[in-house]
Amino acid sequence: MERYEEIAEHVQNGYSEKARKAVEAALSEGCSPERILKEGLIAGMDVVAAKFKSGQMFLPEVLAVAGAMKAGMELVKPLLVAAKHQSLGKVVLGTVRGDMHDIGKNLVAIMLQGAGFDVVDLGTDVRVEKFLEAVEREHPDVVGMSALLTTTMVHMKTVIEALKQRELRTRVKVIIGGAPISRNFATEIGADGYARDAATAVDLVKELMNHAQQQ
Ligand code: B1M
Repeated sequence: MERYEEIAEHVQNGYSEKARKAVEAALSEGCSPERILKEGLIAGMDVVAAKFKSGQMFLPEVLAVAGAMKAGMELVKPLLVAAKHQSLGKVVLGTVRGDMHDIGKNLVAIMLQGAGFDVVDLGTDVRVEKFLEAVEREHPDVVGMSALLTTTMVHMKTVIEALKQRELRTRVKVIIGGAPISRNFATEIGADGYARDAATAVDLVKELMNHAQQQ
């Protein structure tokens, strides 16, 4: 079996230790961290997402899967996050209130850091006040919000409204993402952009920052 498939299979089975060892082996054999992430870790998670949706997998198993995914991500993260001397800008990131999903948000953070941005990760279940405090404290160029639940995506609008009320909205660009999010939703709530995946999020942040500099 190819290494990437092996990693994907350990993620699907929720075997953290085996996933970690397979990633270590892949790296020592010279496999690229990008392919390990995409064809191993994310490929495994994609299968799980489909099984969870169709009722073939249940919450405790998915929790174990998340653990295996994280164990693998910890090893590839430092390799994807190249040490850049000059920062391209600062992004405050968080998963919105009531939402504990952080795998996608963490990937966005890794990709942004890899591209040369400073990332302030506020974690999961981030309340409006915490986003506002971070904007006042960190002076980011961009605020990024992630939501995976249809019940929590509504909090994105609350954050945008609160930024307006606190007169902070014009200071930052706001981008959003996550499985239930769409471009239409972003427009509807007044975000500056939507990204369907982590790589697109990097392009979007670059585009928004270029646009802001030209103004
Ligand atoms: Co949850 N869960 N979950 N879950 N879970 C979903 C989201 C769900 C779609 C599963 C399903 O099909 N039914 C469903 C939501 C249904 C809905 O709202 N319509 C669901 C549910 C219902 C729940 C619970 C309510 C279950 C329960 O308790 N009964 C519960 C909620 C807990 C809570 O948050 N309060 C719950 C819990 C969990 C676990 C804890 C077990 C675990 C999360 C572990 C963790 O994150 N640490 C989990 C998981 C793993 C999933 C699925 C299977 C996979 C999510 C994932 O990590 N995908 C998910 C099924 C699915 O998404 N189809 C599901 C891999 C990841 C790389 O992709 O997160 O989409 P994703 O991120 C992508 C893009 O979306 C984008 O880029 C990322 C990388 O390319 N992106 C951004 C994400 N954020 C972005 C931000 C950006 C830009 C792009 O800019 C800022």
